Amino acid sequence: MSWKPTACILCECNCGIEVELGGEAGRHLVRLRGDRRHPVSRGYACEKAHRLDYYQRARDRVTSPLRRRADGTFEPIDWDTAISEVAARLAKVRDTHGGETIFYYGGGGQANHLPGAYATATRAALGSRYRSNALAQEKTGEIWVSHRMLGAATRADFEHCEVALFVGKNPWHSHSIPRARLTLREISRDPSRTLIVIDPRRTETAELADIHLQVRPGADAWLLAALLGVLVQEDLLDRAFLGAHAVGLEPVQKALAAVSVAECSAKAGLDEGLVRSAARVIGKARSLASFEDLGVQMNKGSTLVSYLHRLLIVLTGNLGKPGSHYVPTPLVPFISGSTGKQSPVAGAPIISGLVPCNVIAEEILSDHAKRYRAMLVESANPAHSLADSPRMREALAALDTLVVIDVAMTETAKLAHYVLPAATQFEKAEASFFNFEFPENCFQLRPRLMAPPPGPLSEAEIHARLATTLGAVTEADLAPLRAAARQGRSAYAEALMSQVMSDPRRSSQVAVLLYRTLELPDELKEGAVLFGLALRLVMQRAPSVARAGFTGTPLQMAEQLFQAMLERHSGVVFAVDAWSEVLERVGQIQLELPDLLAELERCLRSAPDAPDADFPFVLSAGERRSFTANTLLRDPAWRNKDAAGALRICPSDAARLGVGSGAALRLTTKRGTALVTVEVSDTMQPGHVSLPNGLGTSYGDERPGVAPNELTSLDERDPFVGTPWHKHVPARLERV
Ligand SMILES: Nc1nc2c(c(=O)[nH]1)N[C@H]1C(S)=C(S)[C@@H](COP(=O)(O)OP(=O)(O)OC[C@H]3O[C@@H](n4cnc5c(=O)[nH]c(N)nc54)[C@H](O)[C@@H]3O)O[C@H]1N2
Ligand SMILES: Nc1nc2c(c(=O)[nH]1)N[C@H]1C(S)=C(S)[C@@H](COP(=O)(O)OP(=O)(O)OC[C@H]3O[C@@H](n4cnc5c(=O)[nH]c(N)nc54)[C@H](O)[C@@H]3O)O[C@H]1N2
Ligand code: SF4
Ligand SMILES: [Mo]
Repeated sequence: MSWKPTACILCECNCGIEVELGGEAGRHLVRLRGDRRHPVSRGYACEKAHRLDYYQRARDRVTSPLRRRADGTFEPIDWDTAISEVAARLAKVRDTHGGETIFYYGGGGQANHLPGAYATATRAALGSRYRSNALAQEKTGEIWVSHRMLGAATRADFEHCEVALFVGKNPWHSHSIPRARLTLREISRDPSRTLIVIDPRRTETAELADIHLQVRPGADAWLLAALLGVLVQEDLLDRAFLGAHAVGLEPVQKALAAVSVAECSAKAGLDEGLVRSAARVIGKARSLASFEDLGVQMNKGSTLVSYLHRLLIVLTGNLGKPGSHYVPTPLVPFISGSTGKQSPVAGAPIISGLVPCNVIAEEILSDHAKRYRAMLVESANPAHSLADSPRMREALAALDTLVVIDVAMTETAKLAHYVLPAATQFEKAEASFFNFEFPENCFQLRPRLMAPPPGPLSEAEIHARLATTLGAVTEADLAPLRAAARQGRSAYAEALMSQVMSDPRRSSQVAVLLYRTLELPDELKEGAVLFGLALRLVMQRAPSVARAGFTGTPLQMAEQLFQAMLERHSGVVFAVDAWSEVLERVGQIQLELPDLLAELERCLRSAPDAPDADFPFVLSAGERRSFTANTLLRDPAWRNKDAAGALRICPSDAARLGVGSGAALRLTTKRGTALVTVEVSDTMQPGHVSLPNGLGTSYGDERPGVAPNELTSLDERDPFVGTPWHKHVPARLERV
């Protein structure tokens, strides 16, 4: 038995791992360990990776294409029938109502982003224009603000920072930075470095912190205003940096000079002295690395907080030097600053190409001529993961056609007209585009570990068949490429370029053309699209690719890089950057965003909500814990403790309700009600309760835990970009 390289698929870090196969027919991941050769994770893996076999051996696997009968049950059908019926139904929607009424959702989860690349072919064949995915319920506020200020999105260098700041983020469990626990411990242990955590809960990360700002839930805007107020009022700004790189300082300075630090600290529920000392640590640090996440991005004032957080970074000059923030070279630039477009029915802003998740139901449940009539969902579970599940189910049920491509019979798949079964991420070549490292950026094409069982296909194959059946790819397109492929990769590349340049239809089908004509070994077949992506990268960022050791003409560089991706199964460094380039990439920084400065003014005049007698608690619906991974793992047995995903509540609230750990309570929100199991935890503050994310999914007859979005509302959302406020759901608790 030998160890085979692959990656953990349970969070965006995608740590490199090695696995030993065994068990029945050698199809189980029986032993797993961190892969020391992976350039980023370097042997690191958390406890979750060791239980990945619960994904591979799941019993609710879909093993044949399914078609829904009139009575709601499903019948297995063969692939030819499935592809021709799905193509015909979607083509009919296109021809009757226009391709823009076919909505695409998903494209990949935490580690499988090749499906989205192949889906471009199907979408183009259908004329589908609108799409979305999970980023449009978490990151679009930050993306919008960051692009307006910097023209780019940034990440931070926690490994080398002096001060690390986490705002509404618990990286001990949620990771999102490489080797998170090692880095956190290192910062925590080093007396010359400071770890600051802003979180209402004393999280595992907060336990390690030098300064824990235990903010009142939902009060981060006041806290950030107070921190910025101190920086301006005590003149802790990096004026040299701002003079050289930023414009619009005056109005920002004026607004922040007027902030009452005492009042804002009080509104945030914090001691003014502690806030002042945190601000001074940040203002005087050699370098600051900072990360905002769902605790603020899914909370009241989310976009304003993103703006204030970005000001904190920029006003202190923490951009473009080691230990601070950078703009990475992405292999696939899937985050963009594009704005200005609106969704066809609700008129909601489309940011980075994504329709806000919270308006999707509204876009379907309307009599507008351009309402979405059909939906293709791939590797996502919106019936479970988007706000207000009952409303989302109603919307999905109102569609003319719903097609779901997934490995499992998910909550969304159960509502589909057709379910197309996908090979698992270990049964096909797969890759993640969450490549955010710097100065060296890394990409890993994971070869498949085994063939899929009879039935499921890779998404590449599914989209290739759909595009062909829809007439978007013909034998005449493929023949010249197949011939060129036999003469070697250079001849192939030239043939591809001339084919694609000569016809826009072909350029939109390039993923399928590559997949059908580039001859790759079975275990790497789905990697074909990377040839096109490597070429594009070289066109856009040749110097970065050259520094990673790929040289020659652009075509030669792309060929070498592609070959390296095929050969180096533990990951390839594909780009090497210099810190000095970051500020060139950013250009002139815009500090002044008038709409958000006006929002700041409104916020400063307002006060925390008065307690609501009907809903006296704030529920954070969807906390990351030790054994949660969105809905990637549906078998409840994978959680070796806390199977039902308890509601965390502080001792004084529990005592008042007369309950202890293990007791049941009824939890009610404006939207729904659920029975919860209590975990009394002194990490919570009074009035704040939390439920984990990813539970309440069905597995056979089991359905442990609470599905958080049975309790959330669509209209509790950010006024600028529409992101939901899942971490701040007014709630009531009663004894049963
Ligand atoms: N184990 C595990 N890891 C994961 C995932 C998973 O499902 N499980 N999912 C991955 C994904 S998709 C994402 S997006 C990330 C998310 O990663 P995180 O954002 O870190 O995850 P959460 O636990 O949802 O929220 C973070 C923190 O917000 C805090 N919070 C709640 N209310 C407030 C508030 O009012 N103010 C502030 N400042 N904080 C508040 C909570 O107490 C919590 O500690 O995690 C990724 N990693
Ligand atoms: N209330 C509340 N709601 C939340 C959150 C919260 O904190 N609170 N968090 C939100 C966040 S940040 C996120 S990112 C979303 C995540 O929610 P979604 O974007 O819906 O994604 P996942 O739950 O990760 O579901 C991934 C799907 O991919 C399927 N899958 C796995 N492997 C493959 C494969 O190889 N091919 C195909 N085709 N499918 C595959 C899985 O079976 C699963 O159905 O949830 C969001 N929802
Ligand atoms: S869950 Fe995330 S941090 Fe843990 S091993 Fe998997 S990819 Fe790495
Ligand atoms: Mo997420």
